[in-house]
Amino acid sequence: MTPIQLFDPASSTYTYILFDELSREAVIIDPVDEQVERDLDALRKYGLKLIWTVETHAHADHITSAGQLAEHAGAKTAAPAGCAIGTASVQLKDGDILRFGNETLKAMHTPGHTAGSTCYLWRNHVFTGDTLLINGCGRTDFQSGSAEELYRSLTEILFALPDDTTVWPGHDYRGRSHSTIGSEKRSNERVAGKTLAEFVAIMHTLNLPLPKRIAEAVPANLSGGLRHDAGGGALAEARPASGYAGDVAAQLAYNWWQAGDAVLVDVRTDAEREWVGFVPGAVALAWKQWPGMAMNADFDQGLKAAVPAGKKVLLLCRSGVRSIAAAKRATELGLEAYNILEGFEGDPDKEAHRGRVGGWRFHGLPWRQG
Ligand SMILES: N[C@@H](CCC(=O)N[C@@H](CS)C(=O)NCC(=O)O)C(=O)O
Ligand SMILES: [Fe+2]
Repeated sequence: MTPIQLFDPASSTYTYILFDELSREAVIIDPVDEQVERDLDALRKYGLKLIWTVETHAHADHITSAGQLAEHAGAKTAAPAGCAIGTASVQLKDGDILRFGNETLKAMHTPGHTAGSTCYLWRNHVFTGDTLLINGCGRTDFQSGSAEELYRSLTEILFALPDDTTVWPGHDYRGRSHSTIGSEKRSNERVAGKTLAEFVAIMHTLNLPLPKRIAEAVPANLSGGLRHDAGGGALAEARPASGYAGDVAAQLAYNWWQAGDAVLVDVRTDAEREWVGFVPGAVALAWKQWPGMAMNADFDQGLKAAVPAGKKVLLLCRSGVRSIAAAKRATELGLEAYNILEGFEGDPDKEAHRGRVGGWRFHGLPWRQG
């Protein structure tokens, strides 16, 4: 079996899906936000359950879809411990193992392109991110990069793998898909046969332009790629909606909830709450409509049990999309149901908090508990 390799032409990024044939549990490495529908389609097509999203580093040229995949596919998120991706639920250190079905993925810390950059070994395949590219390597001139460290990571860690190990890079800018450790050891123009001093001299004279999206991508990737771009923050009253009682802004929802007029139901998944942050006091009832899932009887029963007669129900998700579906279902069940606009990201002061990990979350409540 070989990995599923997917390509994002805008950033020349490769994303990989690996899975266990029997259990269909899967891992995705370096998913790209613009490609989230493509990736969900691939999971559906192969009948896979996404267990992990994994990053090789905090990317400078594109935004990850890890946070979205936690939301839409129920995946847990993992990232290298040295990359400051504070929202990842698992912080991977050198030698750590992620399991999916009977398969394992092993983290190999390979600093150089960035200080936290990590490659992943699965069977005799290595996913090298931007540490080793085909006939190239990641640049070392930004994001805590170091040419000296990259030389050591390449020559002492990656080139110590068996020659027939397949190399799957994080990018290729010339249409090549994969290589082998043996071939890179023999003929990679930047590092093969070069001394440390020669390699450092090459890296220091590359003079590459900065990635076009670096200013936007790095901060977004430090919080799993979740961005704040829905609308409706300033509504003072509920706005009538079709199929449920209405849409409310976060502030009004919070007032109703605190006054005891409404029950607040958080429809995000457990993995996602862990990833993005909890809302203390909310009833947790996941709205699960993932690839291959039928209607969610647990949701119906939980909702009936949680909402006393005469009270409104407020549905909260991450961005205000699933909460609409959940509000419609709650209405079918006879409840007066409202969707919270912008969901967990409904920050009335969001311009001030944009890009700040652990900044404001649901009206001054602690953003992460437990
Ligand atoms: N031109 C690309 C950036 C390309 C780039 O700098 N890629 C990084 C990886 S994030 C790199 O290490 N490139 C190594 C190289 O091109 O040799 C963009 O604007 O996004
Ligand atoms: Fe990179």
